[in-house]
Amino acid sequence: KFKVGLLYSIFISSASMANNPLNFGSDIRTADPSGHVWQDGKMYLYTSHDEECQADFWMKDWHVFSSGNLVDWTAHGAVLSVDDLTWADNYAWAPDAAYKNGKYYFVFPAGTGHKDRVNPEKSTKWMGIGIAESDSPTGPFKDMIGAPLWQEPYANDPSLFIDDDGKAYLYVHAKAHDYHVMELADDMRSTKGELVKMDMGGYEPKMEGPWVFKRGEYYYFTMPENNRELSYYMASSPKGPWQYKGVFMQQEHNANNHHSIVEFKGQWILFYHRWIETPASGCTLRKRQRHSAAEYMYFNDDGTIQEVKRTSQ
Ligand code: FUB
Repeated sequence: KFKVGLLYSIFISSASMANNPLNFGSDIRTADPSGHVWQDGKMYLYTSHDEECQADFWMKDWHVFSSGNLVDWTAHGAVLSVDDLTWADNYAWAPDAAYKNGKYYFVFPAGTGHKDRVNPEKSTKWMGIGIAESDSPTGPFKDMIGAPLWQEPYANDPSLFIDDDGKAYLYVHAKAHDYHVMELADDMRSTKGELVKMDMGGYEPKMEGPWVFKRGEYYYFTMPENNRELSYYMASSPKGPWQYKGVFMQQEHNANNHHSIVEFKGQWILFYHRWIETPASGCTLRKRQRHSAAEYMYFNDDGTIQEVKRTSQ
């Protein structure tokens, strides 16, 4: 048994380091990778999509990629686009996915309007959180409600966590940029109770992309905090109260990072995105785009996370 485990980890170690940022065999640029291992044991990565020269994070669709070894990836194309929505036409930002009751669920932020950076009072930008459903992990996903599941002047970066007892928790970065949680009803189309601002143990983290996972007896709430270092909190319940534990990945390129954490064949993996120069294009708006990357993650005996360094190959 030990040998098999060791072989697996050697296989994964040499394999997933082969291309970082990840080579999806497709030339689209991806950001905000959300990794999940479903019933078939494969890794599925749900991402947003940076188009060449896109203006101010105007993003239009979400993609999914799958792999059995983290080296060879299959690009399954777009799983959903803002063109499929009745209530949004822009801001196809960081998505997440879940499996429950035999169905796959895709949660996403989307919106409309424009942000006026010079005169904020003239901004018309608005974002909400939607939820879509499919019988397949690779979609296509269909908007189940035809309206946002949650609507705020600003609601972004959903993380959908299904606990061992089947309860679904949706974490969002909303309302004055604080982190909130709500429980979803069993039909995954409505909420149970209110959106609750979480007790972060005296800290007031305000940034973006939360990611929640469970390892052993502990729940982990992770996010790009303050200057977008990846930081984490631990708790013994999915709603907290959370206890701050520190930074596990430093900032890079003075720009946003968005991550997910998932166990694959006994090895914990951190997915995140890096910024790269857009090659030889005449972009006047944005010359950089993002691309998904991955690193191994290790834990100490007390459950705390060891620092993760970026690798490039
Ligand atoms: O990709 C658009 C936005 O940038 C995401 O929603 C944030 O988390 C940041 O990565």
